[in-house]
Amino acid sequence: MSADAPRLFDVEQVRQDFPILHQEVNGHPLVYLDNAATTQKPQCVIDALVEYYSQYNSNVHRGAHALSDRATAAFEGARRTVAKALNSPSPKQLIWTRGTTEAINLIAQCWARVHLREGDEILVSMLEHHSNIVPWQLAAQAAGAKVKPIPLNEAGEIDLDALREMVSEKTRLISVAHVSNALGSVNPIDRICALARDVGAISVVDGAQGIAHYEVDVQALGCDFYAFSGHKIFGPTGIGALWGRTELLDAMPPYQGGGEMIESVSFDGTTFNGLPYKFEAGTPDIAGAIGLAAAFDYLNQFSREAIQAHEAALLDHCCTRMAGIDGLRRVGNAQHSAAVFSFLVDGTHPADIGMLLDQQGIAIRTGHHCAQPLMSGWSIPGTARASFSLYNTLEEIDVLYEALSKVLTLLR
Ligand code: C6P
Repeated sequence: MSADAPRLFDVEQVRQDFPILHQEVNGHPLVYLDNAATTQKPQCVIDALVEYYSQYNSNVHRGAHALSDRATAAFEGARRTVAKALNSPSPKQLIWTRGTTEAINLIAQCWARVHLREGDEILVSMLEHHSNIVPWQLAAQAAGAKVKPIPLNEAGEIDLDALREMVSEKTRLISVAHVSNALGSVNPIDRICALARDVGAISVVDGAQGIAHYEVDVQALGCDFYAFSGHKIFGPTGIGALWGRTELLDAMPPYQGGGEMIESVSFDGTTFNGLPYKFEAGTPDIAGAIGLAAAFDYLNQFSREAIQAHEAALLDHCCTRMAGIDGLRRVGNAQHSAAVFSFLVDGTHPADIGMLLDQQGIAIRTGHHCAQPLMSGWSIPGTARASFSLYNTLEEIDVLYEALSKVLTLLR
């Protein structure tokens, strides 16, 4: 086997990499099916954080001593690792943020607030997370612009014909999720970005869920911005990134003022640093960036196709088993779906299902999943959602099925 041959994907071995999975919750072996909310961390990510804090904790870009040099090298190395994983032409196009939410707010503040004029339109789809709606509403309100929802079809897919009708010279920006957190639908990002380009609008991709399931190539997608959170892809919380096109980032004013983002400061006038530092005021989340790069390194051991095939098998098995439960309906049935299974059961409330499954050691999420417009558009209170990751097994889905069958006899 050559040195860089991918590690064989064996789910039982993968599970050994994640210490948290090996415990009992409420007297039952933990079955963690809340991966769309956050993913668990492999030992190598935990080790990277411990190593940083125990061996070279120091501030970056100060260059006055050995520890600072080591921290800076690891921090900028992390940027290169993540930028390369996204196929970014340059690491300078990768700006560290706290996560997807902050990345989208950065564009809303630094691009939308500057460029929007009265009557302009921002298009977002009906399935968006609040993080991809509210920042645009704030920017639009300030300018007298409008945020318009792109409709979905019954399966929970973006209606591309409707989008084609909506796009006009008024459209300044289109922002859509790569993958819906509430339904699992995978959106045709390249086609949506092309529609934006046709009318000279900017395209933004909320990659919070997409990054967890797919290899992201920002150049192939043709997007102007891609935002994601580290904790959805086995990295720490509190770190994420915004990738952007250089011309756009260069032309944008800074996000926040402070250290690091300046070239020189005087009371006569301050000049700003270049990319990416212009957008990174203050001491960054150094450990977070290093931990996130360790998470990408972890994933890079495997063939992404093998992981995708495993996740597809999990979703397939879940759909088959759940079809055997009377009165259960999957919410969202996109032809191209990530391993997310949102559902409702006649005569029960999702919150009760979640609570009773938790008593059996099974972690799912229930509620509106921060996608209230989708829920109210479909006249449902929310859903119960099982979301899968590379360390989940077919047996865990059988455990879910058995537990759910038991829970439903109690609830109905
Ligand atoms: N969705 C879920 O359980 P932050 O909080 O910034 O890391 O990510 C926000 C976010 C934005 N867009 C999408 C599509 C998301 O799924 C999320 C986070 C979690 O579905 C928590 S609400």
